[in-house]
Amino acid sequence: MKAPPGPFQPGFFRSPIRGPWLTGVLGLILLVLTSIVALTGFLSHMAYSPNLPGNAIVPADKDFPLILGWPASPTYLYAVTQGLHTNVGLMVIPFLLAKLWSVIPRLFVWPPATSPAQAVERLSIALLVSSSVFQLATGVANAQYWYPFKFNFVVAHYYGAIVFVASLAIHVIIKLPVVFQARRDREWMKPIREDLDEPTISRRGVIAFAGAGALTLLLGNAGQSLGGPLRKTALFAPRRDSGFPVNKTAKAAGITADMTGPDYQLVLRLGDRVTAFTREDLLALPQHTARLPIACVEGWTTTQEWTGVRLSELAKRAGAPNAQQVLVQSLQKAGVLRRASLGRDQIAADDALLALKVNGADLSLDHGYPARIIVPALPGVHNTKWVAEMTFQA
Ligand SMILES: Nc1nc2c(c(=O)[nH]1)N[C@H]1C(S)=C(S)[C@@H](COP(=O)(O)O)O[C@H]1N2
Ligand SMILES: [Mo]
Repeated sequence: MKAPPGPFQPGFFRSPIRGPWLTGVLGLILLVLTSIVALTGFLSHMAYSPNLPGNAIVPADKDFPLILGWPASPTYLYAVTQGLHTNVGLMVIPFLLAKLWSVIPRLFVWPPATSPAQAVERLSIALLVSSSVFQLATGVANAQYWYPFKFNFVVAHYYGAIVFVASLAIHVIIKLPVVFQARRDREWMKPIREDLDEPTISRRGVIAFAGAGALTLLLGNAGQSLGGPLRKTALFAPRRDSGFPVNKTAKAAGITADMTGPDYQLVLRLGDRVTAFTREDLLALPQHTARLPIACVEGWTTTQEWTGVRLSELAKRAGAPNAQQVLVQSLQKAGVLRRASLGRDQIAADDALLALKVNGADLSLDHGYPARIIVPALPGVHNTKWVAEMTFQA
């Protein structure tokens, strides 16, 4: 069978710097970066506590065997893991592009496969490349609040991660001998110093170029993860202009003035037992103040000073001093974020609050007035706003 014309012809790709050395170095860099991204991604999945009622976004997750509890300390736990996930994820992009460039001739080998083993290997690489591109594209789109796709982001990103990790594992196992061969070569750093005939860029140049790209993306985003005045430096972050971002406004959530007016009551439930509090009643309970971050899954963090009633105090008032879990429901009627469950550690934490105030003033309607959840180390998504009902399990 004759090779088709164009890129299938030998000599079509001419850069002399392509080869196992450049591909191998880029591969090692990517292995380190993507390991951090994958690990923190699965930690984020755990932080959602999908085993608790109302929390699972990925279907049938109750049965997932690896779900451990998520702790309520240290305070910045989720801000750190998710900050790493989003920022290191961005840094992967230029290195992945450089690596794909370095192996593009392989895409056009002719014949496409000479043995069943090679066909399987090429299939695993097709899965690896497509899942990497899919994860990065959907991750960036989500962090930009841009939803051109019709599927649910969390579900797609989760299954994409499983395909990615599985195909990466196969790829690493197949390529390990190549890496060790290069290492065994005493002069494995030599190619970086070598001069080649007429290259337009050196191997060192390619790596530096990708590194500069990664650094640019990092500097354009990291400020929103660190929060405070640094948020302004995050040029690529959609929420950079707000000192205290709002993801979903009261208007978008369908919260109206009459729902939060004088008729508002917080209802606590424990089995058949019902206890109700007006906002005045809540303000009359012991108040606690704590500086806590909201760490959003999209990678931004904001730290504020919250004041309100401890969740442990509410558990006691509901009749469940040792509550194992609580289902928190919002005044919001529609959408997955209208409710979320918290576990025992979240209820018991000293700083875990049903906040009534922030920075000394009443909550604004957009930040969850009359009352919202704020719990240390928890993903922002579970800090339910406009809380209407809390159903405890003793
Ligand atoms: N009822 C309700 N609570 C909610 C949300 C929501 O859409 N509805 N968004 C959550 C998400 S994703 C985040 S990051 C935080 C943001 O809180 P903020 O808007 O006060 O900054 O609220 C959480 N609480
Ligand atoms: Mo969020």
